[in-house]
Amino acid sequence: MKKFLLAFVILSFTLTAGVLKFDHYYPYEEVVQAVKKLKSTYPEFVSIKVIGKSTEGRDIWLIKINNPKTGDEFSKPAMYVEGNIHGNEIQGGETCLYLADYLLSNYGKIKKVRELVDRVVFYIVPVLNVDGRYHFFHDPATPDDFRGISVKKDDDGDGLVDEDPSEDLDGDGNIVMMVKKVKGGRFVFDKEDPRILRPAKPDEIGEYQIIGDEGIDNDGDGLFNEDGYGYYDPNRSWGFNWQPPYVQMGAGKYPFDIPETRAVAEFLKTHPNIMGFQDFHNFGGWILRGPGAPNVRYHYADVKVYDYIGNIGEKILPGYKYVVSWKGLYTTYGASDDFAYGTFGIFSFTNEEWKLQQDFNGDGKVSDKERMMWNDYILNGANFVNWHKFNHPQLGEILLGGWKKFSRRLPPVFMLPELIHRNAEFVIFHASQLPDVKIDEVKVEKLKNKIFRVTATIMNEAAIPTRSSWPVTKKIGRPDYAKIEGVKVITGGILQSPFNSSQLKVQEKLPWKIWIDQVPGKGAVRVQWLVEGKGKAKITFNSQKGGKLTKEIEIK
Ligand SMILES: [Ca+2]
Ligand SMILES: [Ca+2]
Ligand SMILES: [Ca+2]
Ligand SMILES: [Ca+2]
Ligand SMILES: [Zn+2]
Repeated sequence: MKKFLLAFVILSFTLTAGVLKFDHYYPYEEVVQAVKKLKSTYPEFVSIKVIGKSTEGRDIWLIKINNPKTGDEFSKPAMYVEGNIHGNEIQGGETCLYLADYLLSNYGKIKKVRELVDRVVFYIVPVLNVDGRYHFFHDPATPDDFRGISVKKDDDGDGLVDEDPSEDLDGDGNIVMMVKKVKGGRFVFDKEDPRILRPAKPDEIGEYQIIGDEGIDNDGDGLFNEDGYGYYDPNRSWGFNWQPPYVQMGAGKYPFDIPETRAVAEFLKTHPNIMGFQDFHNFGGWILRGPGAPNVRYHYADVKVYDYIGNIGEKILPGYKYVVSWKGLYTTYGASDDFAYGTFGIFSFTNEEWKLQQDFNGDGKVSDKERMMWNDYILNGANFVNWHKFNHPQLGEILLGGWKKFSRRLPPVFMLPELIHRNAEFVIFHASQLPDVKIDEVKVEKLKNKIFRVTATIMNEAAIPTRSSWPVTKKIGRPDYAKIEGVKVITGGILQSPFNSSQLKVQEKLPWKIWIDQVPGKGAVRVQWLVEGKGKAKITFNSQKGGKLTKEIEIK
């Protein structure tokens, strides 16, 4: 019994110990400190860098995790992970920091983690919309504010820019709702739970009118808070299947017209080793893959790989649904996952973290009453600002009340560890499926005198191919190659059948270096050369996304 207890203590220790504590949400400043702490704690594996400045001039940090003892970053496949592209969707930031800390602190403890970190490079941007996160923590807000990028914009077309933002009238840090008592208004407070404001039924006389979010009418046009924090949606700005604002709300003037997503696009372009991409959003419990719109169709062979990873994801993340974005959720043009796949052939997922757990009666919906039960029984009232009177300078007596900033889109802190752990494990599973290539077997056959036939089997033991089928068919990026050095090459090519060496697809030009479209997932490519000469030779496999390896052979 004692032994068992000890084992349990050690096990829980290995799963949680790291240098970062997730007992609260990190403001932007603390995210930066955490990034630096990971660097100072694990200097042999971590390098950090600023990949760009935000619209308001804040640093966008990236954490690179690579074990230099197993090769340089470009000799391995890489996984790119980013969080908090929407400024208010903050738990993606914690997920990214946790993932980094988890991989690093468990390198010496968990075999699976060690093998992965030795084989794969991780690039992690915990917070992409750094301005949004900064403001979400430091300024009064609703749960939905500071999602976008603060590009100055005249939302109501009156010639003035950002002239009427919301105001925190009672100074509690939250922007809630303003309602005013009006006979014949469209709303009533529910009799059973007077905190719930609901539309009046046909046989009821309404008593209240919703004015809108908390604030004053700054410009005196009769509208409240109609033009606040200028707004571009960073996840509508990526340069693949992009559409202008009259088709796609929130799109900017042209793809990448904001520095945040442009910095990532540059990074992806200059890191062709990236073959996995993960974006973290909230909320709803989704594992999304592209396409974001029905006018694009992913390659069927790639879809099989997506489905494999997504379906395992549903097991790692109970309650989350793996779906195609436009079918399962809604249509988006210019989203990150589409850009990464469509431009570079990178397998990309978008997780919508945090699924409401308030569906107490199991009817698939969360009613206002159930939301209040959650707030009362589990959170002791912490998420809701109870209705209270306020003397408004323009409206007279009104009521203020509603859900707080840190409420419905975010798990309460006590549930954060499970959310970030499971989402990190999904990334780890995805990363474990990045190409795992070996020069498996090299067969040397003597044909006559100094003429030999050399057959090298290049085997990929993971599910993700060295190049996805989309760029292969669209002729994007460079193919892989296998070359032989040290002997004179007469002819060479790719063997079409493992059983018949006469079925060779010959490469006429420069046959010492054979171009390969892809090494499929869980599959092999066999390269064959006819060579003249004896002695030592070297076979190299080189793939931008599948790794680089060599094997010495003896021809005799
Ligand atoms: Ca305006
Ligand atoms: Ca307030
Ligand atoms: Ca106004
Ligand atoms: Ca205002
Ligand atoms: Zn989002």
